[in-house]
Amino acid sequence: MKTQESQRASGTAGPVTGIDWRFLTVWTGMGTAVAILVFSALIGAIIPPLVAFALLYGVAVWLTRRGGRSGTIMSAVLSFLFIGLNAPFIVPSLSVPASTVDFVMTGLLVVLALSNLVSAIAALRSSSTGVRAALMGRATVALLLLVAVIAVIGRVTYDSPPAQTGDVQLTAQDFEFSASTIESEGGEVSVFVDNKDSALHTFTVEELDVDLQVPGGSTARITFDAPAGSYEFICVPHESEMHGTLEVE
Ligand SMILES: [Cu+2]
Repeated sequence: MKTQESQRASGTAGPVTGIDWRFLTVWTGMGTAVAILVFSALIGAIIPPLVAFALLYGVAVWLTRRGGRSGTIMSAVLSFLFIGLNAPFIVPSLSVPASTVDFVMTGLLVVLALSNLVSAIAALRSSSTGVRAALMGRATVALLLLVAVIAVIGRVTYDSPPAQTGDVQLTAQDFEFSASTIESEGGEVSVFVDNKDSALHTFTVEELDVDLQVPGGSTARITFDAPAGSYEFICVPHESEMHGTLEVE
């Protein structure tokens, strides 16, 4: 059994490319771990479950390189959980390409984790030749480049609007809003948000169907109708730290 597996580890490489599923599992697993750590550094916040994933990916890579099935099984399970647990954050981040850090890092992580999942499952089944693994490797690189291209287009086409007279002004910095209570006259309310963080923030008032996306390092502005009353505003991805009250007179 052991010999068979060592043979499988080294003997299934394609004749031309030298890429097999195990090789892809190792590289995409390492890529995911590194991307998680870079992401944490860029947004300046340590999110313990994410760091735990990075460490576990490190273990999976080490086990995969040693041979045997435990590393590839662990990789498949990790990537499945990683994508599943992060699904609520993936869609909002990918919908705002102008928020460069969130978009690029989420895009890279999704591509790498999906590729890792496919490669690990294929390595476990080990029925395929190196040709398919090489194709998957190329597809992974192409998707990573696509993420970068969309991010550049999203960034250069986004115009940060200036604040206008009469705007209620808010700053988002270090995952906090600059005010916990903001006030406005009734009728038309205009809110201007300056996002000093590199992470995507939103100004959202669910009761009024207001959902303003403010890309990292950018500003955004929204005008909406609000009858007199008191409303809660939140940043959707960071609701527990970022929330406040909008008082409309
Ligand atoms: Cu936020």
